[in-house]
Amino acid sequence: MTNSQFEYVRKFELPDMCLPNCWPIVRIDGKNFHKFSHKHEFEKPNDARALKLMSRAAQEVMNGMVDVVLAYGQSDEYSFVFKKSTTSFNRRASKLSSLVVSQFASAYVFHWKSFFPDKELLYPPAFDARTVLYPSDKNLRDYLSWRQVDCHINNLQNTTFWALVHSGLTPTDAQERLKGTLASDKNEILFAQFGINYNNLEQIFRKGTVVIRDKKKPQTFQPAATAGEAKENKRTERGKKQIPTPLLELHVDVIKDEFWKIYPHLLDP
Ligand code: DGT
Ligand code: MG
Ligand code: MG
Ligand code: MG
Ligand code: MG
Repeated sequence: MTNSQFEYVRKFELPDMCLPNCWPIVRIDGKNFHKFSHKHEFEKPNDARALKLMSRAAQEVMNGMVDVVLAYGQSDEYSFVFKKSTTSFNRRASKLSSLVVSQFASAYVFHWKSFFPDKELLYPPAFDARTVLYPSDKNLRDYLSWRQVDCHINNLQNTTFWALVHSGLTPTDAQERLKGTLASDKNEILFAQFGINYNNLEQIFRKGTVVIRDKKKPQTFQPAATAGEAKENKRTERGKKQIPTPLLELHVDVIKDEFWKIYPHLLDP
């Protein structure tokens, strides 16, 4: 069939292919979650249910997009690291970010009830997304370190702020008390005034969540009993069907070398 007179409009679409040899990272972030967390009465400073729902949605994204090698989340954000050599969706940045964010948002709503069984979802949340390219392994690691440091700084600030408020200070006074304080000062306030050792707080709050594929545990399962599935499985090797690598959810330091030494496959090109 010949092109229609309208076909030319396709030329208005600009190519947005991610540069080769770069790590594509898609970061999504909740739109106005200041309001969303308030309206849904999230616990302060951290609501474990909300964080776990975010991770559940992230895993839904990873199940659907096999080239995501790692995801890191904290607060209302999640970053998805694609394999450096991915050819998914011809590396089109807008395709990657729009597919990640739409899958994430629908999964967040879909799984809401499992994490907040007693709380009605009051309105449909939205998330923004962007694709950023990192040309070196160092840049990629520095990016993840940046997000994890952000998690730590915000958590220390928020934990101290809410401890002061819960002890009777007004939010304005608590803000004033924390003005110009260093991390060491906040640690001291928490310990001296509230007997809280910051380092003993839950890892999920201090480190965020990293989701990876557990390459150490490749899994297979026996063919299912139904006739159709048995026939299908006959075509796979030795009658066993490969299932996707299981996802591992961790709350660990991704800044130091140790993590990258345990899971070197994450940096495979
Ligand atoms: P944005 O991203 O520019 O549309 O605006 P926000 O309001 O989403 O700002 P952002 O992303 O910088 O900050 C995240 C907000 O979400 C922040 O106000 C705190 C809130 N939030 C995230 N996780 C929790 C939580 O576990 N508990 C509570 N109480 N609030 C949370
Ligand atoms: Mg946000
Ligand atoms: Mg913001
Ligand atoms: Mg945020
Ligand atoms: Mg289509």
